[in-house]
Amino acid sequence: MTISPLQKARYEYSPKLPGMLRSGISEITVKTGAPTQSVADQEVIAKLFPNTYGEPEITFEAGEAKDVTPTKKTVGVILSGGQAPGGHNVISGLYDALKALNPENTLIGFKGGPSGLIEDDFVVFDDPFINEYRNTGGFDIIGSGRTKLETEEQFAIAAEVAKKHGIDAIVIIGGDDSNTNAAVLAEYFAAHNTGVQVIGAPKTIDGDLKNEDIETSFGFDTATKTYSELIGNIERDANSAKKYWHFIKVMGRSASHVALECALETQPNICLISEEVAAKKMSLAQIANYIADAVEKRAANGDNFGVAIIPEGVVEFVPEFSKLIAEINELLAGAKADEFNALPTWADKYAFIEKGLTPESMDVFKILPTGIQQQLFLERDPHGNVQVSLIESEKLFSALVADELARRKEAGTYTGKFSPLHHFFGYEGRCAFPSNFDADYCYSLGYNAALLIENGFNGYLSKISNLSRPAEEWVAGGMPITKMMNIERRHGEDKPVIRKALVELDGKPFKFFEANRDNWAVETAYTFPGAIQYYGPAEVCDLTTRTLALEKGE
Ligand code: FBP
Repeated sequence: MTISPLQKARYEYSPKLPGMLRSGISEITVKTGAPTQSVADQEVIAKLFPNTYGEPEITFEAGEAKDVTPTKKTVGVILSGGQAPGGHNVISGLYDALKALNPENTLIGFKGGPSGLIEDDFVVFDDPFINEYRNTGGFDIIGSGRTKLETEEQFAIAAEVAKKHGIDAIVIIGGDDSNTNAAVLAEYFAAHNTGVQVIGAPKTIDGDLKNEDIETSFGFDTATKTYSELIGNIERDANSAKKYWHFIKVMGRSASHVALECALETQPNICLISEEVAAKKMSLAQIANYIADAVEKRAANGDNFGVAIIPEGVVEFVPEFSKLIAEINELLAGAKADEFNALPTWADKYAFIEKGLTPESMDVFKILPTGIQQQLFLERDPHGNVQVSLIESEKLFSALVADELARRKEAGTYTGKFSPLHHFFGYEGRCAFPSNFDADYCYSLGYNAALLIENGFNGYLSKISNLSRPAEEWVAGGMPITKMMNIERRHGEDKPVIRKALVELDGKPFKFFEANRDNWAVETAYTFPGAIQYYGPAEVCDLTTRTLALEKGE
């Protein structure tokens, strides 16, 4: 395999551990905190998790060295969901700690996500294998997948596979859903006396697995730095050529943390925040007007260019649009989809749609560009629903803004030029070489997971906190996953789930953005973060996100 000079150099990088994990591994001891309660719905959740609920938070600290070698263990690891930079380091940290505890410990990786466990498809790691993936991006070490581990039948198979290999613990690296399922699996294993422990690690570039215990999910730092570099480059191009408005959609299926962080890093003219759109019940026309106002004001200064960041999930937060989507899902439910698909022309289909939608939804549908209208009827998910993430919202908003500007031109209030260009940044950031922050954080999460296993914990999330400070001051420990749960309605049923963290409109990152955005909209106040730096002074290389710094008041 040919490797790049950077990859070679990154193999040699030693990730920084929290100070308390730097002493010999046999000296690390557990400090037990108070018993925990779930964030809401305590009684119901306690009943659902009788064996794993209410356990205490724990932290690690340096203590007396123990001179007995811990008993030999076999641990399985799974990567679950979308790729996020740093996954390889969670695995290498886990591997190194297991080997440091007992060189005969074995780490096996289940391939292709949670389905690898059910299908008993795995690899056994050794030094040469792990060494090829240290400090690299991607999940290709074992692959990932979106199969959910949630049924009793799957759990029973998982228990059998674990028994077959003599597995003592399984580490699940995933987002809010995967860690919710990790907690349910942990409870199942405990209830059935399997002796198998389950430990989670908080992953997702979306940044929405975050709460009073988990300061950030891994991958958010690197992904947002990668997008911000590209957005900064585009801003500089825009300010050089002075002829295009760039509409840039960034990933983030539900929450707008990625968009907000990129805005804080690059100070674009516009950044939509889905949570604000929902709170203000904004219509498509209001959003288009808001952007058109900035275009018009900048044009009055002779600046016929700009940059607008659009979060991936925004359309779902526009009330009239989500109503339209719900009606379309209804319109095409069951056999009606075949009837619709058999219609020969778009005009026939349009007539079918017009007949089926309420007049209000039809009014919304009518203002959409034809391309977007057709996208709403193309791709369906396995449940038969419109896949909102496939809607090119960057094109939708630029088209609506163009229409609005045409109206203003006719009215004689706007005389500028508007040439939009479109971009979507998502996959570009999910497998980047992890920043030093993510490399260190992930390695620590994995190392810490091994210590949680060694100390017999089950249903815990590997927790590293105090992350806005240098790694030396980070705090390592674990939190019962049930502590982060509440009951939510999902697919018509009440379910215990980890609450997804949306952007808080009274939180410091949004408040900072809000206080500055009117100025950024009209002035050209761009900032250029540049590429992620892996070597050099700590104030350049170890910087975390603006979101985390603002949240921590730094
Ligand atoms: P996770 O929630 O699994 O971490 O994935 C997040 C994400 O990157 C979203 O930002 C994006 O909408 C989605 O994955 C894309 O998924 P896919 O890789 O299946 O296209």
